Amino acid sequence: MNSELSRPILHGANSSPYVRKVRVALAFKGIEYDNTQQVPFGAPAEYVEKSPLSKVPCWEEDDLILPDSSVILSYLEHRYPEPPLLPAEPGPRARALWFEEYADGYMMPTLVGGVFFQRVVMPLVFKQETNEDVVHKTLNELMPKILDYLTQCLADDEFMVGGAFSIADIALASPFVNLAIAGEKIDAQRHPEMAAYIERIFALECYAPIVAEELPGG
Ligand SMILES: N[C@@H](CCC(=O)N[C@@H](CS)C(=O)NCC(=O)O)C(=O)O
Repeated sequence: MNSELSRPILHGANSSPYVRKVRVALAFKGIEYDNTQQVPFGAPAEYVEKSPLSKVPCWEEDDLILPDSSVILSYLEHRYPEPPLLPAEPGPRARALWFEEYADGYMMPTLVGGVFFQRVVMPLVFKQETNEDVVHKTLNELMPKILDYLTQCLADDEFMVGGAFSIADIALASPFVNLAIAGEKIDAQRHPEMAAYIERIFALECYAPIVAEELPGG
């Protein structure tokens, strides 16, 4: 990195599953950066100028401003290609991007919104009661279907796509940190492969410190 340029900044609270995606990718690639604990709700005007949807994360590297975790990961992959976070072959590469989309567009709103947001954000940030019906439906109806699907996709493999750690694993594991913060984890009796898979991803060098610092007592 050019020493005359300032260190990149990752804006966004660490508890966001989308911010976590970027943090794990940065750790995996060994990229140094500064981190602001920007919260999206009620963000100041200068943040909304950078991130017009007032969401986190947002990446700032000199005059380059990139809101959106998937856009940031795509940039990082091109800008810092080694070690890679996407398979080289077109098919597996597209599959990895599908899992990123499935995690971002469905799992995070469903699992994080239905459990972490209800149990942690609602009472602590918004001073409102948890909707236990939403939590119950998420844990007992929606999450098992997600885990059934992912179990089938994983089959007997170590990683979700192409035999190596990728953006797919980063994104798929991220919401399970929020579930753990909210006191929930995968039922290892019912979904043993997925329970083992998430544990395996959390134990990786790029993921383990991030998980440890976020979990109670970590
Ligand atoms: N597609 C975006 C989603 C980011 C997102 O929804 N972040 C949440 C925090 S976990 C947020 O900022 N929410 C504020 C809001 O929706 O107003 C990304 O991948 O970065």
